[in-house]
Amino acid sequence: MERVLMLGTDAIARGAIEAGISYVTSYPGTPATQILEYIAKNSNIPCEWSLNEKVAFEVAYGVSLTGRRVLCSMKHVGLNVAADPFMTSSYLGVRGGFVLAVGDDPGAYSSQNEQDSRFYAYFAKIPCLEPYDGETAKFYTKIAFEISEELGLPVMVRSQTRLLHCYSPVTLGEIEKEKEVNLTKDPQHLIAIPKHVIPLHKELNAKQSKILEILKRYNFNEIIAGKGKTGIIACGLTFTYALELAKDLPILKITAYPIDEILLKEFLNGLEEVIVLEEGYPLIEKLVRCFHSRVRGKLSGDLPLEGELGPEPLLRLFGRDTKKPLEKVPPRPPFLCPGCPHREFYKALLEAKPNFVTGDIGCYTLGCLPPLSALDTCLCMGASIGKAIGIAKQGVKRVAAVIGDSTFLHSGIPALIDAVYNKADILVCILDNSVVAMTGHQPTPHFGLTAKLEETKKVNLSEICKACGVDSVTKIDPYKKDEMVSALRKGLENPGVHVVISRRPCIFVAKKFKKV
Ligand SMILES: Cc1ncc(C[n+]2csc(CCOP(=O)(O)OP(=O)(O)O)c2C)c(N)n1
Repeated sequence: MERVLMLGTDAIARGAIEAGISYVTSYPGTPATQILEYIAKNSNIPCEWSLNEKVAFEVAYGVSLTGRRVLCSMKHVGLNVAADPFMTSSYLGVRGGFVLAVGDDPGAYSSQNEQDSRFYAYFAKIPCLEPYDGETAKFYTKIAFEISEELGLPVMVRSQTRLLHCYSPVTLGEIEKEKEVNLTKDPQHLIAIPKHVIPLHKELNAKQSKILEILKRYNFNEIIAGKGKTGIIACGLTFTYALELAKDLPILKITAYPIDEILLKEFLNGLEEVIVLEEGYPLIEKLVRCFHSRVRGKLSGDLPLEGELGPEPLLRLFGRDTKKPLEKVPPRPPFLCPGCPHREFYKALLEAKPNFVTGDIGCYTLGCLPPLSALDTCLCMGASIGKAIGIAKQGVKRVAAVIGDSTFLHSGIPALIDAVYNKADILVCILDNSVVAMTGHQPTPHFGLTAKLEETKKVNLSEICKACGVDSVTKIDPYKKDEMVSALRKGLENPGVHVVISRRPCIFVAKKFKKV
């Protein structure tokens, strides 16, 4: 068996390839973006950049209904967008193995929050596997397909930036054969109407003991004997930290959820003190506190409740405070590139003098930084237009919403229709640079290339806006500053919903795609 160095994202992708998947769906988002990109580049498996995470989940669910295996990947906040189909998919169940690979981002290196996806798995009552290195990332992903088929449930593979963006050795295995298509009707199980929901929920609840039984079979969670009366409970990635910091102490390794309380009690028996290590929220620590009175972790104040578990709090917790301060890598926060078309747009917007500018998520969010300081708010993807409607409806004049092209297609369109339908007076600026620049220049649906870089039809942003019923749509190159300022002024001054599309490709597009 060949052993190679792989990124965590690539290890997850490889696990899915080895499991014989037939399709991959995703919407880009750090730290999970490269999972689909690896499969697109290194296999013949069809892949799609879906319009958003909800669509990605639904397409994947459709694939699973045909009895074939499917991988759906996204970043943690993407699961908020996909939460509606996700929560009911566990009731209906799946057919072909369905693995949902979610990349969490403790430390919010590239995200709008630090939410912990393990709660989503618990919420939907499905199993969640949490690898701790590249080897387990690959192996767990592959096994997750088996578990998914055995239970008839989607299985989540939760990992974090630190694992996904680090290299570690991975053993390559055989690639399984793709399954045959087998699509059959079964209304009681496939149609979530009130009449079916209670029996479906009953079935889901009955699967819970089987989940524990199956997870036990693979030893995802196990006690590693050690010396002393202090024990460590280490979840996922933190298992490697525990081995490095205190390998002589007894360790309970947790890499799958839900956890078996019998195993937990067995571990706690006879221990005077327990240390709980977990990236994210104190999910396991809360449970451990029900069974033991001396628990150290995030809730005791020994470890921070926010951010990633870095060396400093961990060394302090294990009494290894170094006198010498740890060498720090200089922070390199993102900024708008020199020559970025978004810069020119913002200069024009500032000249047009809006009263309030609602922002969205993408490279253009960086327009909030000095010297431009051109944005007043940023909440989540697709929120700019809704926020602008709310503000304008309270009588505030000259309100502008700024949204990227990918973000507009992801979740901006319903809010634009809302603005028209509810007679808002706002200016909507769509910053069209042809790609999802922030996450690595993935093509958007109006660029004309698929995730596999095959030619495809282009959707037309202006026509979409017109079809939504807006009062005017103007498309301008942001390098033509006077024209841009005048269009923005008109949009701010006139009643109704006005759209200005600032159109100039990202400076990296020509280099990456050899087409503009
Ligand atoms: C729900 C959700 N999904 C994915 C992301 C990751 N993400 C951040 S910005 C962005 C899109 C940016 O593309 P676009 O709107 O075209 O703006 P650009 O970066 O090209 O300026 C994505 C996908 C996110 N923050 N939230």
